[in-house]
Amino acid sequence: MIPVTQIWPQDVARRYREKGYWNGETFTSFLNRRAAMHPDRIAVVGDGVGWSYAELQTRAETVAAGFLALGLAPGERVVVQLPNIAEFLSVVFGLFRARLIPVFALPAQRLTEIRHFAQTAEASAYVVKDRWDEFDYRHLARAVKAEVPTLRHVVVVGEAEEFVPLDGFTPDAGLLPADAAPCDVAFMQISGGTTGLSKLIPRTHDDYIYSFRESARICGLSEKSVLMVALPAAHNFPMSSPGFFGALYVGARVVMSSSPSPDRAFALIERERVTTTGLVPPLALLWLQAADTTSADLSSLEVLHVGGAKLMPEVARRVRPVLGCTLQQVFGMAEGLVNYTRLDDPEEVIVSTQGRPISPDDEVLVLDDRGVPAPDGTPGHLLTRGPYTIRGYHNAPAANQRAFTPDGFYRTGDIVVRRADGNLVVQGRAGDHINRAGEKISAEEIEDHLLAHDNVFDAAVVSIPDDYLGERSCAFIIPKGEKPRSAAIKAFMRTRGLADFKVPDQIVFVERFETTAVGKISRKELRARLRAQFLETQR
Ligand code: J2J
Repeated sequence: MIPVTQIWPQDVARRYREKGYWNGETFTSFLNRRAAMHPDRIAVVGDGVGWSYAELQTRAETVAAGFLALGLAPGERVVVQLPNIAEFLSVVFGLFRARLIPVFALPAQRLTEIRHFAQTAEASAYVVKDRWDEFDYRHLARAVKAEVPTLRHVVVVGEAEEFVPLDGFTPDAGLLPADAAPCDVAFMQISGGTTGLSKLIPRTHDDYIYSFRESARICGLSEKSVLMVALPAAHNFPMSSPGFFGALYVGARVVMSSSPSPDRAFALIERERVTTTGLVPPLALLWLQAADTTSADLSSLEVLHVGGAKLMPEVARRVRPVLGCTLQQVFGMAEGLVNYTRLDDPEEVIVSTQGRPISPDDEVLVLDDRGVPAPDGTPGHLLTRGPYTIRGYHNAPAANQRAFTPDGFYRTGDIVVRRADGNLVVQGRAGDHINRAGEKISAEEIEDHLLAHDNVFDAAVVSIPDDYLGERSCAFIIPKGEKPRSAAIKAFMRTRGLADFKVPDQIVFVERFETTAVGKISRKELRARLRAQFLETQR
């Protein structure tokens, strides 16, 4: 088993400690501190449950003991695929307590994706909910277990069938190991997969706690805050910007919403007096529309975070008048760097920029195509390094060569403008992925699946601007033999074990891909041309 590590150069790590960014806390130590300070305060509200901080701590310890009793040892990896339920928290804090390393998968992901994460992480266990959104995760777990030899246990929240039920775990303090070291990797996040398959992002206690502790401060969270998780909890954004971890860190209350739809979310805002929540731009649009006619009382809402994809200024401007709260734009990434507009920024900054970094030690470079710093006000490639930006993906030497410079900067793939006031404005990106309502889809990964179809000779996948989603995916396909129907291609993609959001939204059949006189162009250039030609025909 390859150990999971994340290493900053020694002198850099020392500086981050000296400056107090990395303060020696771990997930377990901060939860225990909170539970000791105010045991009876409610930590998390889910469907029909409300657990106090003391109860969350006790449940986490029981979960930890349960996994250790199954024979797992500190350092082993556990794929966690849970929806927005209270158990999300008891499971992850339990895994942290046992020094097991969660790998966070989204509820939408399917066999091909989960198998890839489990194999890359050499996972020993997999945690699922029995059923959710009309999908039976135990079927998926059977298929994953059959194909991943390292996977020894499946733990189920709910009806476990032949697997291990989470609620069968029993406390056993004698099994609990010493706490992790703050520099240990606490968990792995999954990258948006800009080129090909997703990579695993190892985050340490030190770096991640710093990012959400500062986020909580910048976002004005206090112990009186009530933060609702409306986006899938496994995403980095609802987890840490400022996220449920940020809320728990300050002793606030977390409300798990089973869906981000206005119906569900508005009812929860009213019932729980929610003060803060986060959305991707298409959902923000939907909420703004629904708020006009809702009878729900949204007056408790103080701050709305919007991020994951570009929020248009016209939409941004409507947040305060319609929802009666302050908009805070968030431009972040699971690899690290997070930018916020500040709550007291002028209106112009809040609506038209994506804010500035969390830390004075976030180093941000904006470089032109030659690698020369671009002057403020002109677009360039965003590179970054800092106290909570990773230095490398787990066990991915080739990807690391591409994604990081020799001196440790992460190439974000985003094209940004830095204004003279330091705020960043996202312009687009250099890489070939589709940002579909905040879900990142790799063109390469989808093309690869399309090519597996008998009647597909070649395929190129591009992003097309979309009024609602921001971007939708469009697959250009050169048929082989009999031309298939679009519906058949989509149905085929659904059999490939992928999250539904990866099925192309639109399919265009073409006879051939135009090539240059020389006859060869790169995939990247091909996608760019197809996209441009397509947009031309739409005008
Ligand atoms: C434009 N593009 C944005 C924004 C992210 C907080 C918020 C979001 C994420 C996230 C996150 C954007 N405007 N406001 O992890 O902690 C695009 C960029 C970026 C990529 C990262 C967080 N906010 N993006 O979305 O890892 O292209 O993280 O590089 O999923 O989303 O995607 P992801």
